[in-house]
Amino acid sequence: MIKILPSEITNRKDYMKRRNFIKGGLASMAMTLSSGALAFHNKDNLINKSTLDLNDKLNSYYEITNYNNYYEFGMGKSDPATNSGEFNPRPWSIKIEGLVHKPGTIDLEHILSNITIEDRIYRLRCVEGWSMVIPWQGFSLSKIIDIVQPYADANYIQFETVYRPDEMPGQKRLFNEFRGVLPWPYLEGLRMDEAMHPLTILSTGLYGHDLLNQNGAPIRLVVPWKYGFKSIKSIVTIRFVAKEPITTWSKVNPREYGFYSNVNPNVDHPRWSQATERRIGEFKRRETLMFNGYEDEVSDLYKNMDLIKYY
Ligand SMILES: Nc1nc2c(c(=O)[nH]1)N[C@H]1C(S)=C(S)[C@@H](COP(=O)(O)O)O[C@H]1N2
Ligand SMILES: [Mo]
Repeated sequence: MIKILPSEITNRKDYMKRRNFIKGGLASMAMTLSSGALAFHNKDNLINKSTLDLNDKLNSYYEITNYNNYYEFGMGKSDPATNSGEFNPRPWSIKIEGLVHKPGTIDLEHILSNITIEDRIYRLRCVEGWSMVIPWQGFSLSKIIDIVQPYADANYIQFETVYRPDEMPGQKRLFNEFRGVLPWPYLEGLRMDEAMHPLTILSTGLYGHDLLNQNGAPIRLVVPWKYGFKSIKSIVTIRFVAKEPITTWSKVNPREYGFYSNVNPNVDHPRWSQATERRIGEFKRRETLMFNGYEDEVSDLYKNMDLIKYY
């Protein structure tokens, strides 16, 4: 069992207090946010202050939990909410594998009682052309990486979703669109500097509630400047590797889905434009922002890269 260092240990009581406040204050939060004071419950969180815009109104809890992509529960937008009732996300643990000094298993309960949970309001832009604004709770992935101490040659991280065909009906089904079964388990990956970036979080909740199954309970990745499919749900393995790892969508269709998949209005998907998006709840399309609006924070990660080649 991996121990979390004393430096990671924080005051659970403070978090619970804050959590209750968030729970109690949902209505006022939505109101305050829509009137423009985006960072009010988040004064200690400069990231949100600087990266959200006055036009970014939170999507409702209903929208965020009923319009989903989670193919393990089916391909329709309402399938994850409808078909995920059999999935039991507790107890949960995450395997840490590969090029690290401290491989092993981390219990989710252990993480939750030892790491400070923060609020992060992020835009989520799906590669299909829709988007939302979601108030996540979670913590920087870098905290886990620091604890498990990767070797110097761990240049990438691969993430794996749980494989439970008995609880996830989509894992049994044939998908004609892909001429066969989508290769399970769902895999994703990040370069180490992307994984260490402070905007990259592991999320355990949203709107002050534990994640529902359809959103990737009990713990999922959120990488706000990349297309939504990079934000892999219900993670059971975090694997440190030397070379760019296999990811589900680039394996299924490498021409359409690259490893990087940074939100980029100037690089179209082969079958549709990425210049605009539809914010769920709105009718008129809006312009898609470079790196989903997080350009100031993340463009340095890609400064010497051809973003057309590395899409
Ligand atoms: N394991 C897994 N993770 C996944 C997906 C999936 O099908 N399986 N869909 C991805 C896609 S395409 C998007 S847009 C986001 C959607 O997250 P949300 O449903 O919480 O909004 O989850 C991503 N993570
Ligand atoms: Mo997506």
